[in-house]
Amino acid sequence: MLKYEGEAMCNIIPRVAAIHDLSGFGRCSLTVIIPVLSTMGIQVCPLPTAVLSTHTGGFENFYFNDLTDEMDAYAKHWKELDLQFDCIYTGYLGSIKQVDIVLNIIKLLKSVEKQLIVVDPVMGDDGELYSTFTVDMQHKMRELVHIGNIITPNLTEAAFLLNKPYPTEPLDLKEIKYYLRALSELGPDKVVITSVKTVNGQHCNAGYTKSTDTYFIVPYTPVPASYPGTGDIFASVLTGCLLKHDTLTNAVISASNFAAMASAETYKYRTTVREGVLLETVLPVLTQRIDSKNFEII
Ligand code: PXL
Repeated sequence: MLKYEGEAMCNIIPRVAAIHDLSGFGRCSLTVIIPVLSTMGIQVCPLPTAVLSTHTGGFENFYFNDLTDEMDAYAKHWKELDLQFDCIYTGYLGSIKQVDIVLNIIKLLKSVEKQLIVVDPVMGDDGELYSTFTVDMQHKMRELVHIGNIITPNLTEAAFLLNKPYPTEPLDLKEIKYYLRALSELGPDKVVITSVKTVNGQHCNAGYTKSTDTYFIVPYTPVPASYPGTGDIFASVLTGCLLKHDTLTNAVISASNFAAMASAETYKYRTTVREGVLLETVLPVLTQRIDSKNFEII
């Protein structure tokens, strides 16, 4: 095998192995993850878990090609090439069997020191599982969460992971802290829960670092439409910021601001919700820093 000098040392451009599905229409998963991270100056190497004609939210009769049996060979070639990944970032999986496959791939591709493992435990939203998953996924996903350095569930996925009913009522700070801490006890040092409603009427994303025992919330202004793919956009901006050595708080602020701005821009045009956000109109913002001091330690 021909090896290039310096190949295994470090990547000039941070490199991410992105283990998600490719949905052709609807702006979610790899079709938003790649442009977001590329615009932030990060190389994305996709490892597709499934190929779909559209995402599963609001479309019927979509084409779904499950790539469970292809993923090992795909990753094996990357290993043979001795590719070094600064980050492994996982999201929507095509089958429950893929949890074990992804766990093995993460072991196989474990290399650079301080490799960041981001687990977005994509399973559902608004208290419901996505149509391709069963309750078994809720339990199995905990094994992947266990090995993440950082996890980014929405509140629905947080409840699923903790085997709790989805909280339909707003949460107080004590409850938010309980969720964050309980999720960190499953393994990860850093936990970010998105789409949380608080008792004082705020919408926020909440974060926790176990090693420093610090909690915070980042409020955002929602729009009256829930666009698919915003969770992927949020987690991708967060990952990009962390790879650029931002603090968790700054990374959550940037990701919250960008996702909220993308939704607000899109809502102006009243486009069909299932088409996702008009990412193309807001993407250039990611070439600049987008943080502000908008957070509260809780
Ligand atoms: O954005 C999450 C997601 C990813 N992939 C597929 C989906 C969804 C949400 O509906 O259907 C295929």
